[in-house]
Amino acid sequence: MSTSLSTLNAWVDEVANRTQPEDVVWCDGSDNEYKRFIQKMQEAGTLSALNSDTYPDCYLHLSDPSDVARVEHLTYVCTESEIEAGPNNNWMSPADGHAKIDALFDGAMRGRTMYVIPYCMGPIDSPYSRCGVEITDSAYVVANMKLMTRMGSAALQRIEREGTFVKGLHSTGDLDPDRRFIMHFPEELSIKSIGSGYGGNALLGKKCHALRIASYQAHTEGWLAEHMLIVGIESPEGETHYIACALPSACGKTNLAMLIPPESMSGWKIWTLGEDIAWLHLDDDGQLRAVNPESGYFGVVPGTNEDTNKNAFNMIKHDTIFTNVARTSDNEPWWENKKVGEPALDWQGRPYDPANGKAAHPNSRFTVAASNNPSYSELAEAPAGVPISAIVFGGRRKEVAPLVYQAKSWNHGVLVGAGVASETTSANIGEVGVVRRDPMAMKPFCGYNFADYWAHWLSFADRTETLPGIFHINWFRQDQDGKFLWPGFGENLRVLRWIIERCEGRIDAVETPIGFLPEADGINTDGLEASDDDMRALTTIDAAQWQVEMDAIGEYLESYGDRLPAALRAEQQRIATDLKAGSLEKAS
Ligand code: GTP
Ligand code: SPV
Ligand code: MN
Repeated sequence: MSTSLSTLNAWVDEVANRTQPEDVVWCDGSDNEYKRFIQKMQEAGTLSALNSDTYPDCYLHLSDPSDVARVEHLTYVCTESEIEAGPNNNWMSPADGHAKIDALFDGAMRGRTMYVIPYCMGPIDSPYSRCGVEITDSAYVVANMKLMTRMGSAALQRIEREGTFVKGLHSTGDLDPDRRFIMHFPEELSIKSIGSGYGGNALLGKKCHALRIASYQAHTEGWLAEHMLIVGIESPEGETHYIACALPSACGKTNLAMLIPPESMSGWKIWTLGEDIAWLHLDDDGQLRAVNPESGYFGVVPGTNEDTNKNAFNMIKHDTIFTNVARTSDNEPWWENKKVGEPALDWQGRPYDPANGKAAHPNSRFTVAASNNPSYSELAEAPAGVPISAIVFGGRRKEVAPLVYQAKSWNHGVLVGAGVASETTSANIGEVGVVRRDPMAMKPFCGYNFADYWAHWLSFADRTETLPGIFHINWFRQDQDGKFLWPGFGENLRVLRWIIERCEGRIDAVETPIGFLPEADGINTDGLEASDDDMRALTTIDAAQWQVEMDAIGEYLESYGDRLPAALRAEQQRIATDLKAGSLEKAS
């Protein structure tokens, strides 16, 4: 196979000339092709079959031990002007970026096969969807792209029709962290990634295209590419609201997107549209709509069990690729908090020894097609996407941030998003558990200057009268002994219900300077263990702590200098002043 599109042929030739592969294979995205790749990797020893009775068509890939997560310190946005990339990104000029990384690509595929993967992000017939072509020398990448994207012939046809596509070049290189870079050239719609075979570094349709390049395009074209899940919540009366929710990496998007209603809320149903990325557009009526550009999940494995998320637990029992989990003696996958089985071999293939640390890597992942999800919504295929009732931001905060609050206006909501802070997780190489600013959960993923991004968010208020409400959540408050105050998982539906009731104007709230908080009986706690004291801690704010927080947000925003939108500064100053004035609560 090749293509009628001369620009694509020319690029494939150019890459082959530079990287010198043994052969070039164009991928058609068929099920048979996937099976061939699985077979090939097993023969090469890069994939092994798991227990075929209990985990049919499930496989395990163990990565290089130095290649287990995203690498934000090696990720660059290469725009002509440095200020366009902003203080939120590492920057290199396009000329320097190409020179540096091209040198690493020289001859990088010698003795290897080069695969050409046409893919479509979003429903194949949606006007909102965007296509790309990834060139890679990794069979693991091809198999994962098959599960995660609409890949193959149909995508190629769309690319040939449209004539434009994002060029993504990837090689695992020699996996040396000193020769690893993830570079983005948004002005050229291209990506070059070398030296890692892992997830977001290597599956270029995901973070590199659908977030970094897409956010840059969305800025110029008037839409938003966000690190958000999309979930439909159907009430017992049969009414469904769709919510888009941004949480930083490994902070609960997948679990929230496929939540199982608690016993106390039987009759409610949850429909998953997306669990990592949302593309948001205003339609002709001024309604914000969301599509999920992906068609599969690359989700965190540890913590998944029958109690926390039975849907996820069952979803990954068949047709799943596991990366960096442990194995039991009967060759089932195993991870911390699975609650069944015992590890025999750890994620590096060594006999399990607690002295070596965890059995599964904390950032071990599953890859599955979205259609495996028992709560998968058919509307994930709808070309027009779904209407969004509420936008929710959140983070992982032991303290300060309450369980839930609502912004008072769109501009205030943008400040709430811009002020998100969260403890770092093992989704990135680096220290874990350190609170950092992660605006809109996009710190690692925004392809341009955050100041311009916030201005873009603010501009939506000028374009429509009917914007969704904006909220903030935190499932991770802890008591002094480190115990979570809130049960989380399925019980989070109680909070989503409050959010929906607020959107519908059906429930009162307590007005504070930081926004509207639930009244004492606002969140239904029937049957929960959470004590009255816990609930009070979760649903009230500490004025002194919030003064410090708001000052920290102000200081962070000011680090963006002159480009910081005045409206955002005004929101921050208004709240800081109100907090200092001391009038913490008034009923509303
Ligand atoms: P990325 O794929 O990295 O973008 O992450 P994600 O936001 O989809 O995170 P995910 O849902 O996979 O959750 C990551 C971790 O948070 C897992 O270990 C979960 O068990 C844990 N987690 C998710 N939801 C909750 C919750 O409501 N409460 C608590 N305590 N932990 C949760
Ligand atoms: C994240 O880190 O936010 C992920 C996993 O969703 S990865 O695809 O590796 O970026
Ligand atoms: Mn993510």
